[in-house]
Amino acid sequence: MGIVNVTPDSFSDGGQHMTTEMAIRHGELLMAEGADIVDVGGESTRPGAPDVSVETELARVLPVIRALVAAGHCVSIDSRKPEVMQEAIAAGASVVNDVMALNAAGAVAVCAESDVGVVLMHMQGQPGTMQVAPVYADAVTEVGEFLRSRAMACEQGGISRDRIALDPGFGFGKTLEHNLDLTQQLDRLVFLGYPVMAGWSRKATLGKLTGRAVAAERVHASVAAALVCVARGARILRVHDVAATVDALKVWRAMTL
Ligand code: HH2
Repeated sequence: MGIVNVTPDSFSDGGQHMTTEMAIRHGELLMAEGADIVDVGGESTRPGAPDVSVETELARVLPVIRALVAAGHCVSIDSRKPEVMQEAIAAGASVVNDVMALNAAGAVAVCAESDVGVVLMHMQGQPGTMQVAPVYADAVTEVGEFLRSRAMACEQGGISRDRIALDPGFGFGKTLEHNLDLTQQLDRLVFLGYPVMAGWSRKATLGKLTGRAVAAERVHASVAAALVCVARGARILRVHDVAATVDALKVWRAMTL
C-alpha cells in the first residue's frame, strides 16, 4: 500500500503532494513502482496535528480518488470521519483505512452498506496528545484485545470477516519499547486470524533507532522494519517508499520461499 498524503503537514511528506495534480501524479508513480493499493489521506494524524474540517478533507481527497479510480487503481481512503468515508466510497474507493478502527459514530454502518475492505488500526488517545505519556500494562495483549473487539463490532455491524484487516498502529500512542514489543510479537496479532497491516514507514521510532532526525532519510530503516514485519506474518505494508520496498520483497521472496 503506497501512501499519498494530500496535506500541508504530514510528518514525512507534508506539502509535497498538496495540489490535486501533484497527488494524482504521485499516486500513479507509486502504482507504477509496484503498489497494489494507493492510500489517499487528507488529514495528518502526526502527534499534535490540528483537526481538519470535513469540507477541507473532502476537497483534498475526492478529486484524487476519482482520478486514480478512473485510471483503474485500487484506492484506499485514510480517514476517521464517516462523512469522508461515505463520499470516498461513492467516488470509488475500495478500502477504508481508519486510525480509529471505525470507532466514530456511524463509521461501521457506512462501511457495512458497501463492499469495501476495512483496515482497523489501534491508537491510544488522540493524535493531539497520544505521544505525551502512553501507558500499557502489556501493550501486545491490550492492542490485540482492542483490535479483536473492534473486528467483532464490525462483524456484528454487517462487515464480513473477509473484509477486515488489523493494524497495531506503530507510533500511535506508543513508546519505542511498545513499538518494538508489538513488532517482535506481531505473530500474536496475526494469530487473531485477520490479515495484518504494518505501517512502520519513516516513523519517529526508526529515527531514534538510527539517529536520523529527517523522516525522508529513514528509507533503509523503513525497508528493514517492513521485512521484519513480513517475517512475523504481516500481509500488507503501508509505505511511502514503494520502489525500495518492492525490491526488498522481491529479493526476500526469491530467497525465502
Ligand atoms: N500511519 C499514519 C497514517 N495512517 N494508517 C494505518 N492503518 N497504519 C499506520 O501506521 C498509519 C495510518 C501516519 O503516517 P502518514 O500518513 O505518513 O503521516 P500523517 O498522519 O502525518 O499524514
